Amino acid sequence: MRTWKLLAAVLAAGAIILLNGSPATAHDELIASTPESGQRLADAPASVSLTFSDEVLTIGAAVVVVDQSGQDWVIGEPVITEGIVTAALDDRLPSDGGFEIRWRVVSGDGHPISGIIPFTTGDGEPVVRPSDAAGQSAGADSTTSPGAQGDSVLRPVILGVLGAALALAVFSLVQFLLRRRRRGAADDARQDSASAPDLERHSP
Ligand SMILES: [Cu+2]
Repeated sequence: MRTWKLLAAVLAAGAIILLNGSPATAHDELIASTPESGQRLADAPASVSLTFSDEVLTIGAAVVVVDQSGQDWVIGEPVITEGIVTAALDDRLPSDGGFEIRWRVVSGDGHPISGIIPFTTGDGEPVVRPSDAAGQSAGADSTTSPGAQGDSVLRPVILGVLGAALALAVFSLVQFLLRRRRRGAADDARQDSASAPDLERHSP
């Protein structure tokens, strides 16, 4: 009966791997954009593009380019070529305006990542959001960190919880198997003591 020991060892190894994490599962990051965050362009651009550190998934990508009124100037679906996501813009995009590129893509490791890149054209005023007007930092959506990845902060917490749950599962499994083993031994003993008088009774 060594199966449960092997199983427990495998689960414990899994828990250790989870707790330590693995650098191979890091998200992709936004490493460049056109226009850049805060850039003032002389003319209205025909498209915007985002460059990621690695290939992002072709599903789940969303890019909008909004003005102060919230109107989206992107036309069609974003085009993803390996790590570069490009969105075409309506040619009526104002040449004097403030805009925000709001993007979300699914990283190669399956995690969604998102950010906001503000830019202006001509003499346009930057987009002001209610949170900025109230003098509050936008937090994870901060315009100064387009690559902000809120869930990277939570990652160690999530892994810790998973590791604890796995450790508890291993402990419960071991307890269950030990109990079953003990009960099995007790059954054997009961069977022995039950059959002994039987033999005596039938013997002359
Ligand atoms: Cu990730």
